Amino acid sequence: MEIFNSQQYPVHDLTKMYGQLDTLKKQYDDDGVVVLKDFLGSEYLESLINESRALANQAYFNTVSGNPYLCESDPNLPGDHALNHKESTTLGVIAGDQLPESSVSRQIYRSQALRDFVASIIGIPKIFDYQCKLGFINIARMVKDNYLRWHFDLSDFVVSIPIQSASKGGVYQYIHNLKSDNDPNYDGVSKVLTHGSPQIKSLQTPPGSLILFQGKHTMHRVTKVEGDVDRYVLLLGFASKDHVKGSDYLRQIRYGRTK
Ligand SMILES: O=C(O)CCC(=O)C(=O)O
Ligand SMILES: [Fe+2]
Repeated sequence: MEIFNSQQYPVHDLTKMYGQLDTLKKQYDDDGVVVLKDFLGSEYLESLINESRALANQAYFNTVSGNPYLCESDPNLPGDHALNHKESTTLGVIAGDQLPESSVSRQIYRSQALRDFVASIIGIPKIFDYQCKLGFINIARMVKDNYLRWHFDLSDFVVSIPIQSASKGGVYQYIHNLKSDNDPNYDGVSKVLTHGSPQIKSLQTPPGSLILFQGKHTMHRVTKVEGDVDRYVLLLGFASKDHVKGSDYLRQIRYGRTK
């Protein structure tokens, strides 16, 4: 049994994916997201579900309010300015150091074939470890009434594998290119937060998919989980450069501890 569904995705021999890689690359650039369905071998997905359920009670739950840029608000600006919009996120996180050495999540994280594959789609030469023993892998757990607010990611890209969907709600929604490196687009963002937008898309994220997401310029959220089935997602903390560490401040918020 292989970790990845190599029949559909021969990640160990990228030459076999030649045409497919170009398509995926273009999709990533155009849409800001790529979903590769049935990426994980079915037995590995099952192990991942069991791993998540076994550790469910150890997830650290926290509620954090703030704006979509994940930075301080500005009292000198009007109340409806994008920096002063406030929403609350509540969810649970199982940190990397809570996942056993032999866990499937760690096996996935360490796979060089996966890293080379991801790097070739997002167009970077190499993928590095995120140097944080809490953040290098996470399993995010969302239970009934949990919500992940509209935000832009601080990292260049996010790689995730949905493990279990909620029975209702818990949907990933996004608008691509709502900001850029040069333009925070405060007016555009404020409009979406106040009035919604027909440009908001909902993403289908079946368990076992590989999702590559450009969350830096793509505003996204996870709608409120309804019903009693928890939502689990594996987040792989890959970095595009060496020595990326994160801060104690962010660790305290996300894991309730700094080490
Ligand atoms: O749970 C998800 O699917 C997305 C998580 C996310 O956006 C984040 O952790 O920044
Ligand atoms: Fe995000």
